[in-house]
Amino acid sequence: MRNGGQVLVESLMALGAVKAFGVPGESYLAVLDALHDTQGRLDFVLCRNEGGAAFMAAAWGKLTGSPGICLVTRGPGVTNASIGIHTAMQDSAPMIVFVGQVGTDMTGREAFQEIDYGAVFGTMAKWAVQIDRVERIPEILGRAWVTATTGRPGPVVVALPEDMLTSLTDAAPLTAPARISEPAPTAEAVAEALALLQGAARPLLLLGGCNWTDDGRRALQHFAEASDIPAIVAFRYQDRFDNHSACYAGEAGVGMPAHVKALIREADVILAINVRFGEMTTDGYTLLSVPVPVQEVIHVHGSDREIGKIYQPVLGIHAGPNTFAAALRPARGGWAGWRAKARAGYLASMDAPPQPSPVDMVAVMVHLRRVLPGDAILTNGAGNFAVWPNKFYSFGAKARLLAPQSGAMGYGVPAAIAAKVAYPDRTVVCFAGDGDFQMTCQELGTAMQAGAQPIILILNNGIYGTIRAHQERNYPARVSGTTLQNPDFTRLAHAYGFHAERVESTADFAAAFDRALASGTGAVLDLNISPEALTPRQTLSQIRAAALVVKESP
Ligand SMILES: Cc1ncc(C[n+]2csc(CCOP(=O)(O)OP(=O)(O)O)c2C)c(N)n1
Ligand SMILES: [Mg+2]
Repeated sequence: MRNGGQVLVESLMALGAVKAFGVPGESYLAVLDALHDTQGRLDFVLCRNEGGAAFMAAAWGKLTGSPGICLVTRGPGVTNASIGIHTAMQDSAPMIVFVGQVGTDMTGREAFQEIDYGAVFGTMAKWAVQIDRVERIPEILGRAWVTATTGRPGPVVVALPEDMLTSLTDAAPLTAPARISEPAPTAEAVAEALALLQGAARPLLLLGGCNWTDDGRRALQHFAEASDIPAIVAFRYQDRFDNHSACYAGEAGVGMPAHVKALIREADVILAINVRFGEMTTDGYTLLSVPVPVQEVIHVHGSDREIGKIYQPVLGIHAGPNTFAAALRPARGGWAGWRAKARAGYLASMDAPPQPSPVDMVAVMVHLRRVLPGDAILTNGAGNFAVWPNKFYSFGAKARLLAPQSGAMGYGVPAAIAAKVAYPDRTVVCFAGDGDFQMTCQELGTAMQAGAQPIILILNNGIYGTIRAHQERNYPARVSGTTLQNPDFTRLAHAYGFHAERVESTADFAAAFDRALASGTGAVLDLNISPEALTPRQTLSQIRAAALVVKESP
């Protein structure tokens, strides 16, 4: 006989879970106790806030394709974790959040820390469920794993009533994950897609989402290169297509470059693979008209619920990205000129004028593009600073980007820690704003304890720059609620055992970054960024001046 905690933990290990991120609670002591028996084979990465834990699990899912496991307590624990659940949903990243629940003898009374999980997370997560009977753990856990990983991957919330976890059962734990083959396109659907492309004057590939394999990405790149079709990626999925390829043309994301907007507008056939059509990818649903775009859209997705959700495609294909990519055969339509123009637009977008800032991020990115290894993992949260890793880095075939489609501040630090937990030997660089960093900087303690210390660059401009930019555009010269008074970040980082330096000027960056790479403790570099350098091509003063002119003109 086993108790619920034991059945759960043994099943998780059989499914392939090796790490869990969480904060303990008295509501799930039986799970903690079962973890004790695994002797680290299912390693509990102890976090400082459930928001950080959930971000780590979400990032783990995005990075590895295996569900990130998050363990949190009821009420206050899971409400803290909700930011990571929302982020995993918007990112289409596989994740399972296990959360304690009051005993089944008192549900519905608003007992201590009670939450109705179905009501609260029913729309935020892909699925929310409560396991009321111990013998049903294998069944419901198996379904949670399949739900999190297939179709459009996403987060599942599983509530564990306290008495259920301590009940005994002779139910057998799961012994292996279900093997599920990716939905494949029919030969007719592939032929029709190729015929549509063949007839195009200006075809375009748009890619995104999780669930890609290396083989699938290689097959797609081969198809694009052999066909001379330019490829762009959805918001914050820059690492899904080798940026060094002559077909890569940029990101359809926030602050979309003019050449990417033009590509989407001018394309006559768009082959969208594994893409959720979000607001950022469509520039607020303006580049493609709802519900029937002028461009002919071929939408390939592993979930039939994504096809036709917003845009009526000229052809929808319910297939996974890898089986679809493997089925493609080069098309030839004389698109070399169109492809070259797209690539030239991308390459030109990587240049920006020198920044009016003691540390110039244009120079920093030139340096990082030169020195970072090909398999580096970059992470970021939300803020204007994110433009640097998102628009000024070249993600080769092996590089990864962990950045939230939800635009959640605070994601970058925990995501970098999760990346270090997953790949201790890879170089992981987190880009954080000064506001962004302070959302989750307590997780430096998690990093220290887990021995998972990344390099963190704080782009410290003393403001909530993004909001200040919006403020200046809409209410010029009326600063309100956007100026930060910051602590000494180097002393904070030292307290957590990190190597830390303030970088006062551009000339100091290269040597400081060398020391950061060499330090075995992880490093925090506090970069002196001027608030004037608010965007790569427009200063704070220019934004204000332009808005004042508009305001004063009759
Ligand atoms: C959790 C969360 N809270 C608030 C926001 C709104 N928001 C977006 S960017 C931003 C400011 C970011 O400031 P900072 O990290 O210093 O970066 P900067 O824009 O100055 O480069 C805020 C408050 C958000 N996206 N996420
Ligand atoms: Mg800032």
